[in-house]
Amino acid sequence: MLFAHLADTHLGYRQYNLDEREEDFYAAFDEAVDKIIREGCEFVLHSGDLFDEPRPHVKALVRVREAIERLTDAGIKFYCIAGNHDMLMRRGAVPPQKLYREVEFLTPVKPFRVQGDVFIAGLPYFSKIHRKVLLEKLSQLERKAEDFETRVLALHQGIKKYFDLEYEVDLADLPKNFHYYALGHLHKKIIDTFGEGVLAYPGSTEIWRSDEIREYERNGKGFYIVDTEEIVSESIRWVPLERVRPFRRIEIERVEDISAVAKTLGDGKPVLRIEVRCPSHEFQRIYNRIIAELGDKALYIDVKKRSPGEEVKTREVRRISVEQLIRESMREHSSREQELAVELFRLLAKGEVEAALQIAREFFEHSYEGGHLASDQPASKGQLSLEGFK
Ligand SMILES: [Mn+2]
Repeated sequence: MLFAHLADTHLGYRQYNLDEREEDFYAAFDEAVDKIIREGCEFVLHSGDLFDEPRPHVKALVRVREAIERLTDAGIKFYCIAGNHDMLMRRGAVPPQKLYREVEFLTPVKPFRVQGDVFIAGLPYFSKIHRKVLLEKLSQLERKAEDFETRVLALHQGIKKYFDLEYEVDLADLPKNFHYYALGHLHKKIIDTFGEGVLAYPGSTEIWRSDEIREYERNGKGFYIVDTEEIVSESIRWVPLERVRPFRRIEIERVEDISAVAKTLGDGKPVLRIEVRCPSHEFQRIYNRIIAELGDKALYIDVKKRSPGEEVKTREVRRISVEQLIRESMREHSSREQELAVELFRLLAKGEVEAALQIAREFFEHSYEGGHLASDQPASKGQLSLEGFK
């Protein structure tokens, strides 16, 4: 039996606030659906971040409905989990996947289905604070999976081995008896072996952030097709997507460089990220020529100025994230308290005040209830925030 594994489609995302970029994300998804139908897959497993936001706009909801209808007409089931972008971290929140009757939405309350002899399990994104709950759920799935011939597990998590800066779990936390670990969250193509099986991240289907450009130049964007009869790395098929908008990184030092670049641009209307390396007084002239010569040939041009003096300065700056700073300044505190602070920072930076309050409330309820420390509390307490997944 063939199935498709895709992830991080981020539908509804509107990069640079452009209609075209919103459409590009739908187009990549539609192309994937076309290919999934053509290849004769029996089901799709989407590993989270189907939508870019937990409250997607109606257009994104409709485009997904159309895709689901096409799959359903072809007799293809759609299984999915919620990624961190698909859900509000709030008591009683309902992820948008719940809107579609035909969608098999895997949740902590109903984390698996069986199709033929394939056990298809999945859990939504869990933040580091809820790691214990995730581990408990995973060990339940590990036991349940034993009864089935072929076992597939979908998760939307950063794993330390592949995601050094921001991860929630270690590889060793995963159950070892699955044949295919369908991961999402990391926007990068990765295929590895783990336990008895294969672990894979297909990455995002479009360029969601500019730091994905290098990875896109190397591997393109796409998804995997897996044959349940033979799950080994060599037989997992990578299906590239052709309709991905080209991105190009370009360096320009002189006005003459611009027409050389113009000649290399075809009809594809790429997004250009141009770094202009010139003395400050020449920048405006070069910038004007870039707009005049390349403006019609590109969808969007992002121009950055690098003057020789400034360059040295940026090289000296130590690159550190706010999250690292929070952790460093809280070295005296427990790792759980550090995680709370980081999580609060992330939510408040997005204006998610209610969700932040919720997390803070849960943290203190769990920490001090009955005079026990959090580690003495049963892990099931952490499920409070996952009530929406019924
Ligand atoms: Mn994502």
